[in-house]
Amino acid sequence: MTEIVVAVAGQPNSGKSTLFNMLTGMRQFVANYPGVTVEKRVGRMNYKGYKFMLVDLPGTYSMTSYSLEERIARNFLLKERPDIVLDVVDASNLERNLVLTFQLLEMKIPMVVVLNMMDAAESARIKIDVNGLSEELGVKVVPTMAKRGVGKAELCDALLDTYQLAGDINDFRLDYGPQLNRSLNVLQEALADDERASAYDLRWLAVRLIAGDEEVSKLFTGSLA
Ligand SMILES: Nc1nc2c(ncn2[C@@H]2O[C@H](COP(=O)(O)OP(=O)(O)O)[C@@H](O)[C@H]2O)c(=O)[nH]1
Ligand SMILES: [Mg+2]
Repeated sequence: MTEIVVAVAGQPNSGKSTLFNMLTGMRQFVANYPGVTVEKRVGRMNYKGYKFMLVDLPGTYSMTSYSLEERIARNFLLKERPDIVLDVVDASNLERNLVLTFQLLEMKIPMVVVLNMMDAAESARIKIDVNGLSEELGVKVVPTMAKRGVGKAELCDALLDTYQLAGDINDFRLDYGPQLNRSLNVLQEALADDERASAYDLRWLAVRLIAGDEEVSKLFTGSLA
């Protein structure tokens, strides 16, 4: 049976490794990403007869290409196309963490959001409308307290459901305002006829090109078709 590949992404200190341990326990090994010494932690999990392979991506504040960790995490998502990206969010720091969440959503990989550190959020009297957030983002959102092992079954069910509905990619669209939206649309149309763009989500490419992303710009050495 094929393994369901889950890439675990999140900002540093969101509890990514704790959650990874909660899911995979002792079934872990360490490798390296090709060509670099950054550690790649891989773990396995079985759930309801399905086999999962989890990859703990380097912690990053965003999904641009400015740091080595960001390039590694992003390249893994773009090149390996995991079945699911699991975005671990620190619920007590929701606003800051959502920057990465939005960038991951724009990559159009099936996704599950984990609201970890719900205990810390509760202590800080932060109330989160979990269902509302899930509707806004168009993906499943699961509250957890990884340190205490709380939320594991709910998370596994969300992963399985998301895998089974993989054709149903989130229709989330960040509104960049009328002016940028117009530019994005123009660029997207130009990219639609360009062979070099075919492996990517066009809106994602357009956003990254307008942001001046060097790695993405390298894909287009000449002018657009
Ligand atoms: N209060 C609380 N602390 C947590 C939770 N999950 C992880 N932590 C703690 O948060 C810190 C960072 O966790 P870690 O897994 O290393 O984060 P990473 O940098 O995202 O891999 C550690 O001290 C964890 O024990 C949680 O649900 N609640
Ligand atoms: Mg970690």
